Amino acid sequence: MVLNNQFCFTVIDNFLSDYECDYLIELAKNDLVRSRGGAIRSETKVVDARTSYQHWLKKDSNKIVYELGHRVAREVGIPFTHAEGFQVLRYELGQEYKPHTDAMVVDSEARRKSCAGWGQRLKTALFYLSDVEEGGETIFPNMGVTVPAKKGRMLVFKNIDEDVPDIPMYESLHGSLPVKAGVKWSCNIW
Ligand code: PD2
Ligand code: ZN
Repeated sequence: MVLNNQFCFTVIDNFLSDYECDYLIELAKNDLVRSRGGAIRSETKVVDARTSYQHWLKKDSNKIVYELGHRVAREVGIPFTHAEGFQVLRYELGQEYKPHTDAMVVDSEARRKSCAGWGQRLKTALFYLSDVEEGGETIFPNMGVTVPAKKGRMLVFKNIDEDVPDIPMYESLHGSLPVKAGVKWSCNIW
């Protein structure tokens, strides 16, 4: 779906098989740590706005993850070499990620340096690894859009307009609503 000239937003159901979803959870579940907030590595800290637990998987950590990374890169249209690892996330009752942007406002020398090294997060691919009994939807408050979590579903959206690379797109503001019942597992790659 193209919502205006620049912002792109795509939902593909069953992009991941049940096996892939369960496998990613299995790889992550024993090594979870509290998620942190912050635009660049030197700024991250535990914050109330983000209460999930998570584990980073290296994008070439094994054959299944590596091949999946390539499949995602083809679909998203960004070379696999530009991607970070897979971030697997678990949200239990009440846990959430308040609205934020995945790309950063480049407004300091540290951020400019990080951008020159790691690059901006041009697009986000977000996967739901489980269904959720209630809650856990992804919201885009500036667009009035809500995407329910559904096992195997992939959501791809643009964070940056190439003409304005230092500022996240207005439409890309998004968050994960609190889980009201059950557990939510998701995963993303930038
Ligand atoms: O897990 C999610 O639904 C979610 C939503 C928004 C994750 C992130 N952002 C993220 O990790 O950036
Ligand atoms: Zn996000």
